[in-house]
Amino acid sequence: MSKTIIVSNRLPISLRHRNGRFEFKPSAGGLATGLGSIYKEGENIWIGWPGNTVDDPEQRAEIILELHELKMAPVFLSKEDVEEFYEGFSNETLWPAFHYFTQYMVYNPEHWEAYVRVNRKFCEAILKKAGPDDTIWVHDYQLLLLPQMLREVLPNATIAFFQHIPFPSYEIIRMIPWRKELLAGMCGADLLGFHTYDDMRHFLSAVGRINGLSNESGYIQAENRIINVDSFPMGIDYDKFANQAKSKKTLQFVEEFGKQVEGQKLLLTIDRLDYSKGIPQRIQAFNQLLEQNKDLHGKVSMIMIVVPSRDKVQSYKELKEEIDLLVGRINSEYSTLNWVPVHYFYRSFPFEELSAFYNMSDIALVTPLRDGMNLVCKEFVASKTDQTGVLILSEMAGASKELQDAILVNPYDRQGVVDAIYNALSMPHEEQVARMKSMQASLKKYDVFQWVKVFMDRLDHVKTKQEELTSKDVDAKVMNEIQASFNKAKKAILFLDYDGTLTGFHTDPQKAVPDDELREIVKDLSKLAQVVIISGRDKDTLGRWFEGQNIDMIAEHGVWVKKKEDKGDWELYADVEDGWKDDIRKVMEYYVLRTPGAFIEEKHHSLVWHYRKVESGLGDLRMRELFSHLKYMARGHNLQVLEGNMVLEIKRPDINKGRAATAMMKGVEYDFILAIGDDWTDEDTFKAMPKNAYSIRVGYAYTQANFNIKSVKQVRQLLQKLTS
Ligand code: GDG
Repeated sequence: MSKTIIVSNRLPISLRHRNGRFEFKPSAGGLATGLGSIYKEGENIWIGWPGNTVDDPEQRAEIILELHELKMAPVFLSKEDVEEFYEGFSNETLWPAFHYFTQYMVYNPEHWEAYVRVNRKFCEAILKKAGPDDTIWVHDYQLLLLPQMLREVLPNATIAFFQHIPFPSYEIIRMIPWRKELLAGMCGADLLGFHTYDDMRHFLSAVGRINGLSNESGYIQAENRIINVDSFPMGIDYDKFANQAKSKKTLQFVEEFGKQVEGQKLLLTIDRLDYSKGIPQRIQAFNQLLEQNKDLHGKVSMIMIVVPSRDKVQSYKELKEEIDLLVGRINSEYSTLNWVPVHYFYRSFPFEELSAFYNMSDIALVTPLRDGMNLVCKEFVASKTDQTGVLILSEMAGASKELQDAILVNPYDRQGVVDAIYNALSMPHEEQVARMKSMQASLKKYDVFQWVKVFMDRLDHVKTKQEELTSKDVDAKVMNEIQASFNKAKKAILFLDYDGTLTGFHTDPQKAVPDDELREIVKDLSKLAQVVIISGRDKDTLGRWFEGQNIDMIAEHGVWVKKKEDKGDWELYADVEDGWKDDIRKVMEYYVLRTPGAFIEEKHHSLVWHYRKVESGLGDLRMRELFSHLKYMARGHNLQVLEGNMVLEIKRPDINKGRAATAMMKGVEYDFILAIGDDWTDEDTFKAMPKNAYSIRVGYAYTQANFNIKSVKQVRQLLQKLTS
């Protein structure tokens, strides 16, 4: 039976050293709750670091046993690993980069080496537990290399990845010296999830530009499989927060705490200590509110919980000092004997007390400068059981995409935040209820259990899609079958596309000349069968490249044909009416002038706009513009506009490779037919093939062909096999 393995840097427990013994404290975080529904079932397991260094082998053995009972397995990290991998590369390079704090980024090759080393450690720990068909769900930025490391050993495993923090724009990613390796590491997964659409779009753009992997609607075409990238906004355990807020224990705390701040409106802020959370900026906004509104003195207080985190990292130490200073300043300036503006706690609270803070506060001020999602704002909304209260939320938090009924603010706009607090303080009761109700309905529906379900369903869907493609793969068995059929045949014909099929792409199309190996393959094949090179290329290039070979050629998608018996003469297969070209060329030229690197290729029956050499992104944009421009003109001239591999082609619809291939076979009885091609122009060939033909598409795109083959290399292997 296959099982599911959850992997995250930290296990959902904390390991504490007390009185010479280790103790486990379960973590009550949202992720632990959401994934609890998975890892506690059957043979499933959670693998991660228990959060403390343990060097003694006996103690390690004891911990392994105890964690086994809890359905967890530890990855032990050395002190050096923690310093270089966790505090170093993860928290001093990736964390600031991914939150757009490039000024804090550390570029240390030793940290990078530790990152690779620890990802490998995780990989080895997983391999001890994982079977070839298991599902492995990797979490977050500390383990970006892990999916690919696992894929190399377990090619058929189901591997998913979820990123909890933002994924920044390509402009930031490209600053990281190891960006290519990081992205390739992530692409070992079958499904990659992010909190928001922007995160996924940034990832797709980076992987396209840096690793050359293009995508269509979130499906990346990797060498031998498709990878899906999608957005899955994470929810919370809604009922847990809603029920806790009504519980006796929490209500007791509400009463007790309430006495200390009687008669005051309460603003609540809760964060881990982190520069991404905008804590100093928030205190400054509160200070400005008090400066501008003397009438609020004594009537509003801020409860500020800062949970200690990463306090060994220098930038966090400095942040802590800055917060201490700002709180000290505001309190010393405004406090009276019976009013303290900021109640500041640098520690964490038990769940019941946290719930009391949510319940009793009038306003939650959640103003991170950047946040992947932010669960605090969702927990506040779920805890407002009487549906009063106002959420002020930063536009820079992933949650702002969902919680449109919050007061949304730009955390860098101090006066904007001040005004938002002022408006929240005076918001009419009915408006508070209306906003709260709508946010609660949405959070209840998309809770953390729903998040897990949607993610897992999507993973199933991707695997099914992949299987549909791989079941058509030309593997060793299919190769043997094709070879056997070819060997038996008395009259065989092979339609072979050129670019992307017999040879790879080149930035300069004229440089994709056939190499010696290819010439040899074609020569050997032509002794055994009728070989037809069927290409979109112009007849002169094709004729020159295959001069002297005993083969047939179809050029320009079927406009020209040259039969081997016709020694040197090209024959027009389709009469060409090209009165339309002047109008279209003018438009294309206009787009060439606006797009450095673009050029026009003229063929007898078509005009092609090439953008392979254009700055990536710009090429796509211009191609889309040109496409919509040409679409209307094409109708008037009865032409067809087609998108190809970095080209846009406009041509007569009745001229295509399929028609030419059919004409070529007319009147002859073939007992072996093979057609191989790599793009949409070859789909016409595949469609035109009789039922008994072998048709093969290079790459793993959806196709009319009956098989897919991985790459040019495999195509050549297959053809060599036919001649052996
Ligand atoms: C990362 C991403 C993304 C806080 N104080 C106490 C306490 N907490 C709990 C809250 C909440 C959690 O900590 C904080 O979660 P956030 O989502 O706000 O922030 P990160 O820790 O930075 O989390 C973030 C998240 O991953 C999930 O994908 O949303 O963007 O940065 O659950 O309740 N819990 C208790 N006492 C406290 O004093 N018990």
